[in-house]
Amino acid sequence: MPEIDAAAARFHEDGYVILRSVVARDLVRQLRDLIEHRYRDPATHAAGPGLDLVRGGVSLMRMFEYHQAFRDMMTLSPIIDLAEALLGPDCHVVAQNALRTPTGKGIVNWHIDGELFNPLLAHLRHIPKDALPVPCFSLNAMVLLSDTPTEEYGPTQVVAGSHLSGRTPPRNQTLPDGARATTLFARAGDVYLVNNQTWHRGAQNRSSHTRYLLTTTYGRRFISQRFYPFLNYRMPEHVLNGASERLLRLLGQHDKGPFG
Ligand SMILES: O=C(O)CCC(=O)C(=O)O
Repeated sequence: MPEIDAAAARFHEDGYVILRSVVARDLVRQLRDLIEHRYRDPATHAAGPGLDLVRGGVSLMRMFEYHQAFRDMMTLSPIIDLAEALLGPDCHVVAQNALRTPTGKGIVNWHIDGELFNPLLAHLRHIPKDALPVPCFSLNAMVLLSDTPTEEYGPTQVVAGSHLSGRTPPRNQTLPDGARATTLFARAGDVYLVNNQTWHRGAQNRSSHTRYLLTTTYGRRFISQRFYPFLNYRMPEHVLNGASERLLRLLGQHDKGPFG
């Protein structure tokens, strides 16, 4: 598909790509309401760290367990087509979290997600053409569920090209000399795919509106899924009900391969 190829090329070059108006307004509203409902349910907070339903007061975990509307976002086109083009046809879902960012909050420190994969890149003056594209191993598909038209609304920010730097950013709010933030001004229903090696953060939400973002993390098969409590995690039966073959694979039902 030429649009997928073009988006993949952009993703490889910049470390992220924006897809506009992917999710219909009604679905945006439904997902936002469900996130709010889960957040307001006292059981969510009473569950404690043993169930790991909420972290840091802003991150709601494993949303696919909560409602099939979240589960079904895993196979929404063109997100899934692009994820498979970048990570391979046997990629799977690593995690799915919703961020509910109220006024004054934000994941404001620059970071990459997880470990640095390619520290050797920091020692290259340029990457030989034959070595491009540098393979992506994991990415976040971030579905924006609130408008972020200005800095005040706490938009996501990225440093374009930083996925090829072979470095991690200083884990604070200040970028080193030469690194420039790109602010992803966007509308509810827009989606951005961000390489997990790309330096990124959420700017502080200084508006009076709570900001909602649904993140599905996809990985190559060798990247492990992160469904707490990891050992003996059992996918709830209702998540599997009516799931397509593609969805089952994304949830972890793989063909046999090396090692198992
Ligand atoms: O809130 C955002 O826009 C970015 C969130 C983020 O940095 C993360 O989930 O790793």
